[in-house]
Amino acid sequence: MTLEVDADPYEFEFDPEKTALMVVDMQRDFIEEGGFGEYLGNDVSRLRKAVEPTQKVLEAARDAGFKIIHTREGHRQEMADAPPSKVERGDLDVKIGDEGPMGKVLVRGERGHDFVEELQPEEGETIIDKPGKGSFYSTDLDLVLRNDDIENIILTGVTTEVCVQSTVREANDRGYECLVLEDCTASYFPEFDEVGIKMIKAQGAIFGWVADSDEFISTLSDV
Ligand code: TIU
Repeated sequence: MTLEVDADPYEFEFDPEKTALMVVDMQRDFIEEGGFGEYLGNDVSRLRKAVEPTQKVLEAARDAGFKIIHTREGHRQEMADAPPSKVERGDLDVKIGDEGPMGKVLVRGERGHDFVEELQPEEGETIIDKPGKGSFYSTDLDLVLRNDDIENIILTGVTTEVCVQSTVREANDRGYECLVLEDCTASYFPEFDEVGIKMIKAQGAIFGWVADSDEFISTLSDV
């Protein structure tokens, strides 16, 4: 079955059986106060706008039987996979690996590293723990997708210009067709959100397509 979403710069076609929904880094450390995003000096409330639409997409994708993948950015407890260049960057008061109100910042197993309450994975969904911005770098994401014959990825998550864009670029280089749902992404910088989305769909979908979540959900009524 081939479905078609009314997307930019033109229709995005996909077979639901060969399509995964990815939710990128919807973690407390980025979205809630007292986490990495705030230690970077950001107004974390700006990311909240993506939570509710992503919840709706997640529910619709679950009902339609999509493969669902959640990613989390973070490091091992002993920090062996955290490059010093990343840890030292920005000269923060509380750095990656230091203790904050939600446990060690951006460290696996800590409260801040986990998903926000509204977007917790369900049993059987795949969680990819990644040390970098892109979801393919130093993870088995490509293997997970290929084992399931996935060709298309629907992307949601934060932040638009950092982990979402990095993931779209990595996916595009590996031959996956990506559709980014723009109301399901967010940035600490509204102008980066806007331009980040424009960059993806420019030049005839140089990295991928863009649509809003209602357009995507409305196509699923045929599944
Ligand atoms: N997930 C993700 O985007 N990681 C970041 O560090 N983003 C920032 O915008 N800082």
